[in-house]
Amino acid sequence: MNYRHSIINSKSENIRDEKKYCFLTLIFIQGIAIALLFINTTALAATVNPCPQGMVMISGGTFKMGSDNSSFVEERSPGDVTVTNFCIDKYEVKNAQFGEFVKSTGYVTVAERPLSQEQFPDLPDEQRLPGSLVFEMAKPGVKQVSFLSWWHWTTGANWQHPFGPDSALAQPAAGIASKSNYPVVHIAYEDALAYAKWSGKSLPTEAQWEYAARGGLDGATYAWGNEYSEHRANTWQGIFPIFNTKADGHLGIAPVGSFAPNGYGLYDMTGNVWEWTTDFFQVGHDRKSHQINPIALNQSFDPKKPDESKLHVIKGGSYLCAPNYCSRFRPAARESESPDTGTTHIGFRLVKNLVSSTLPLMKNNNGTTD
Ligand SMILES: [Ca+2]
Repeated sequence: MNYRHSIINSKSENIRDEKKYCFLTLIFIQGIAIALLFINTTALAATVNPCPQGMVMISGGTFKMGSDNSSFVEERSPGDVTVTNFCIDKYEVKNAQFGEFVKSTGYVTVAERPLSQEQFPDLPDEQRLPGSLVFEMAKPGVKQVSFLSWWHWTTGANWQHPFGPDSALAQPAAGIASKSNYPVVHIAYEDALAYAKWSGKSLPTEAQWEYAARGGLDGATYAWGNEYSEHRANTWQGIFPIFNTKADGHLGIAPVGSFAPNGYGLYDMTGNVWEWTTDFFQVGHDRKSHQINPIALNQSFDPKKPDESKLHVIKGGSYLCAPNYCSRFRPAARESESPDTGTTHIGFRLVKNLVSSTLPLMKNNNGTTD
């Protein structure tokens, strides 16, 4: 080997060593980068979705609440309303979940308690037995039915026996366990509050509920757009309450998540069962105009029920809502409900507030807050 060859070999070895060093350095840097990326991704995931399992993160925003295109005066829009970030249940609360609550706490729902003598002094004892309101379709061949005659006080009807213990349509014929994936019903307002407290969550405000139900389609008539569809939700097809064509595949309550979710990934915000909100019912939304996280905490007033002052807003409509009758399966739609009334079509879902410190309370007319 001559000198020149030796130099070349030496340089080649140096170049190989340098390349090897560079390659190892590159691998090391890449390893660090991947580790940092993983840490950042994990942190980002925690930041992006701070919601408990089964809940969806709703990024806050400003939207037009209510509707000016509706024939229902109580839906009239207050204009823009703002909600801040919150989590909301992906599904209506299910029998299985409510069963866990009852098993853990021994809670007895309003429908499972006898009616008190204080509240109902004129009722005979046999009518004080626990029960609830059950829907019954008109008998075959009936052409007309009187208003609200489809509701029947049914002794023994409650969340575990939605249609009463002796009904041929009784859902728990095979045991309530077989309906574990169905939304819990016959839930009074205080029942929903008790479950919420146990689970560390809250009932939604009407503004939160409606914002979530719209799924990002601000101003749309339905949760999926502006055209009604028989196949987008569990509603009533046909002439309520005389016949139901079952075009949506369900005569009664459907398992949660039986239809496509809305734009926020939430199921059954349209139909299936009505859902409780915290707000007291008033005709219209005037005092929510341009508010952030408004909550109507005044006494309620509904001219259809002038003797009641504790009516809460329920949202979303149910499997009993038909275009010919109430059409209240729209996000803007609302109905008042007595807090002690659970029926075969009222359930609930919960929220978890992420910025509770920014929740202003709406003032009463006298300037105080409830
Ligand atoms: Ca619903």
